[in-house]
Amino acid sequence: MKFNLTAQDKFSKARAGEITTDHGVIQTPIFMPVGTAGTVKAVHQQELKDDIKAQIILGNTYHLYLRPGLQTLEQAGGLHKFNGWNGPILTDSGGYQVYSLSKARKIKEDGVTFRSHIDGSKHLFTPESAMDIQRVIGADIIMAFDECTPYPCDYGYARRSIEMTHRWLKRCCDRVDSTQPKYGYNQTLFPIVQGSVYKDLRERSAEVIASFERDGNAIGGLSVGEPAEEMYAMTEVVCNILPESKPRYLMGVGTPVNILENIALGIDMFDCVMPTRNARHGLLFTKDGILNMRNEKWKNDFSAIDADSDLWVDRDHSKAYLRHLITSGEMLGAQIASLHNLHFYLWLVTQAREHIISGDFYSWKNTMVKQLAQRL
Ligand code: PRF
Repeated sequence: MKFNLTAQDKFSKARAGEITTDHGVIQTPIFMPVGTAGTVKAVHQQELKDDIKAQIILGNTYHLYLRPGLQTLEQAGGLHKFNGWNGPILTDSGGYQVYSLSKARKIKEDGVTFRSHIDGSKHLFTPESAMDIQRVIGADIIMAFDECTPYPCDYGYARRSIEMTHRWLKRCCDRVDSTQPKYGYNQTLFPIVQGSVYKDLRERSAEVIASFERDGNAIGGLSVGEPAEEMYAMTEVVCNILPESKPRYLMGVGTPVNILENIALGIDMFDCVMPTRNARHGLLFTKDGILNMRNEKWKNDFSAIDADSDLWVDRDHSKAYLRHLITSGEMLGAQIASLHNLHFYLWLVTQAREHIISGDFYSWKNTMVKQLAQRL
């Protein structure tokens, strides 16, 4: 994997760059649609490519390991072959999903035991097995096995937790560096900074993570319920320490405003279920704010979802029709809304990139942040 910086903003820490993987190039800043179980919910791979212009998608170790399972993924020749998405893929390590989804989990030095949310079966993830599973899935970028602390989290727990996450990282690196990727292309490991909302712990974690000198670095443990100002403060502290020459990935963030503010602080990569999950609940992200499609006021509004959009569903369907689909629980409602929201998120980061390159990112960002905060 290679990362080249294309431009740096003069009035903020924002950067535009380019990541090259064996499955293609990613222009940063980028938003990565979440494809938990090998599918971005309600959106076809062809639509991701042609309509949304996604450059990389996510998969989850936790879900793919439980279903369809490693034997199927290995026999398919990896996730790219299995789901037909031939662009770059990043997989999360299972660390976070085990904490948020599974039952009866126990965190120990060796790893985490948990029960499947699907059938209650018992499993163990260790730093080594998380690397082995991600090798079988075959993502271009794989994530270290970490502990994402909840919010709030007391200082002592957060301090002990980062030390374990750092020991786990050493085990992840040893495993990755002593094995060969399975399918003839490269896989690269991103470590994850933790430390809850404590400045000194974030600094310590960022220093340890940077010292491993991997191809890129991630920030976890944010957007877990803390106020946005605390998240920005932590991003700022960490970005001051992580090397400029490598991509920085802020995991699980966030709203359009969160994304713009974190781009301004030096983040290059984002993922979040928000555009797809909110779409299924009838919430549309637009450049003028959030639109609730369940609202009565759209009942007879036959104007296009967005007449000026370069996405066909925005032009071809009315608000009244989309409201009807969503309130009736029709699958097509989720499809149209998901396409719309992902298209908007990709539009937003592409605009950010263009403004970074043209030199007026900071003033554009401040105008957008005001506009996006409206509720329609
Ligand atoms: N760790 C991992 N995945 C994550 C997170 C984390 O802390 C977060 C936190 N926002 C989202 N996804 N491994």
